[in-house]
Amino acid sequence: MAKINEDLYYDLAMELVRDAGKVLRESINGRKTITEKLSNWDLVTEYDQKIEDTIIGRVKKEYPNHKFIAEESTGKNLPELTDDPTWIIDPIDGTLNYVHSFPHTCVVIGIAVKKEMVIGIVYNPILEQLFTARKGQGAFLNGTPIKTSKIEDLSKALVCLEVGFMKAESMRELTIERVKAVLKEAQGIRTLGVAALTLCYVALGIVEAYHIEGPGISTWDIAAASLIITEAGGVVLDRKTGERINIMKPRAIGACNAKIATDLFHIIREADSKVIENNK
Ligand code: LIP
Repeated sequence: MAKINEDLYYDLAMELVRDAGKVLRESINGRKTITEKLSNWDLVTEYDQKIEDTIIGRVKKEYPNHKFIAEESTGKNLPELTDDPTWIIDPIDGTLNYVHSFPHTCVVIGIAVKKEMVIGIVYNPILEQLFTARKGQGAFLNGTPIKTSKIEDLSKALVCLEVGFMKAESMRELTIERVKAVLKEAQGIRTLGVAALTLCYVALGIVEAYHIEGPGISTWDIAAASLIITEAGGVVLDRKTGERINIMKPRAIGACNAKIATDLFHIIREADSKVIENNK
């Protein structure tokens, strides 16, 4: 059967993600030049830049008209998402983990066509976990189909969120209140410092939900893995509206099902109202 465009994009993305994974794997335990972005908890290394430049360079050579939304080159203001094929790239997600050789770190490539995610790839080359999804074709870990957890009761759920955002003054109170509220209702919480991979853990069924929103979090952290979750049978909501996620508004609740997503949505909303009320 002749390959359609998206097959070709997928093949190229897989090749690029594997090459990038090799760079990440070979550099994780070595010397790196570390630069602070927002603060000392938001870092970039020369390898983030090198991987991103290589991916973009190779795609541009093959598809000069394709667009990019990528962590190290997009800047603070997200471009408009158009109908053109758009490569959404995080060259190293979990850079702080990578700097510490903490093995939860990954390369992320997502592709949107006509404003819809059609391809999502998240690769952790340290633990050899390659998460893949194509729209309508299911989600996979190293080629084996994956499904989200069937748990519907939040008291039996393991929920991830990012306590690291307490480092940002603007997020401190909100994060503390959210952590308190979620911990009260869930069976346990975990915090891994790597958005795309944690969303994939929801897809894999080893975590029931993940809330992600904070300084520096953007489209490249959530777009590819959102497709992986939905293809694995889960849901991804906009944390603010409770509607299906808009990848250009990166504030997400990824969950194994609608019940857990909605419960978490209400808990976080209530925690936020408490903080707003206290600050009046
Ligand atoms: C990271 C996110 C993580 C968050 C970090 C950081 P980066 O992305 O994946 O969830 O806690 O502060 O934003 O910057 O390593 O690509």
